Amino acid sequence: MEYLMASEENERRVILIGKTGNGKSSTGNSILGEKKFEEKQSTKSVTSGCEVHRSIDRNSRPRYVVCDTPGFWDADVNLIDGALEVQRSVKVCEKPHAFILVFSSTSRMTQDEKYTIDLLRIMFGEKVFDNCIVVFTRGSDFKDAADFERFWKESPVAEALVTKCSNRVINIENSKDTSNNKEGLDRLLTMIEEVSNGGRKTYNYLWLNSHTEVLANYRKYYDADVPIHTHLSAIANGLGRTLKSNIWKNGLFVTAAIVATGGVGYGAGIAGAAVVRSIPTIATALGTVAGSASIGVVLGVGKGIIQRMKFW
Ligand SMILES: Nc1nc2c(ncn2[C@@H]2O[C@H](COP(=O)(O)OP(=O)(O)OP(=O)(O)O)[C@@H](O)[C@H]2O)c(=O)[nH]1
Ligand SMILES: [Mg+2]
Repeated sequence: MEYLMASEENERRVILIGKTGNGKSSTGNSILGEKKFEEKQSTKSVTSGCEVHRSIDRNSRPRYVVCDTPGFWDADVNLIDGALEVQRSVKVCEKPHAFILVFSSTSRMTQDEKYTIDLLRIMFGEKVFDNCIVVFTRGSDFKDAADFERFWKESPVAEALVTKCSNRVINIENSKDTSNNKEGLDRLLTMIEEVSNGGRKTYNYLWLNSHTEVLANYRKYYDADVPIHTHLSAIANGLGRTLKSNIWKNGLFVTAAIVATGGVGYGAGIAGAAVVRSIPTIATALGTVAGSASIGVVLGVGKGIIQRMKFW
């Protein structure tokens, strides 16, 4: 028993999250020190469900339990089903010490990736950011820390995410052919210690089941032709109605950005009236979000319909 408790104290549970092909499974293998997860170059998601592996005991290091998740933002996967599966990670790997948000240094962030903050919040609640680390794979080409910082600060999406994660960001190199791969891994393991306060601070969120329920209930409204932003707004609104205001108090991050930049041209647009009318929750969500942010007019682009809509 004593042994079990001691080994549990020395365990670090880590969840990998990110777009297909960004290097989640490879990062998981680097942490484990052996190739347990399948990794390969593919435009389709290689990892299709949550998968957990443990590292072998090494005296000098904690034991790692790593949960790999299927890729996000994959056009072939229903966003809601994908989110529910990624959310399941905290059920198969309870009380994680770190969520590692995996990006690649060599591929540009997609339009959809700007919703990462909102989707994380929708899946796991605001608390998730206390245990998040942003990791860029294929990170061997940066000259030094300043070069890497210049790189991620070039992307407003990355910068916002890093800020949200209290500036926890690193680059690693998973390729064994590269000489400096150990350095990046050491930085990552050190950061896992820091974010979890030496294993004492884990993600433990009491309202997770409400998030699952809201997501699952929303499934029937999902339509791949409707912009992601519309869906996220509707789900956020559903959470607002389900959870107390001190638990779910934020509007969507990207919505705030739309307001700040004057509304139009931020990428996604908002669903046209016909689509909105067919999904009552979406209509309410837009009403709430737009109303509270005092947007005058929102330009709607959905299913080929372009029109101006007034929400209050
Ligand atoms: N050179 C280099 N290649 C990498 C690195 N990380 C991942 N790769 C390669 O990128 C490809 C995709 O990596 P995976 O780890 O399978 O990506 P994933 O995020 O798990 O992808 P899905 O399971 O499809 O969501 C593989 O061919 C990896 O070998 C890295 O740091 N450097
Ligand atoms: Mg994978």
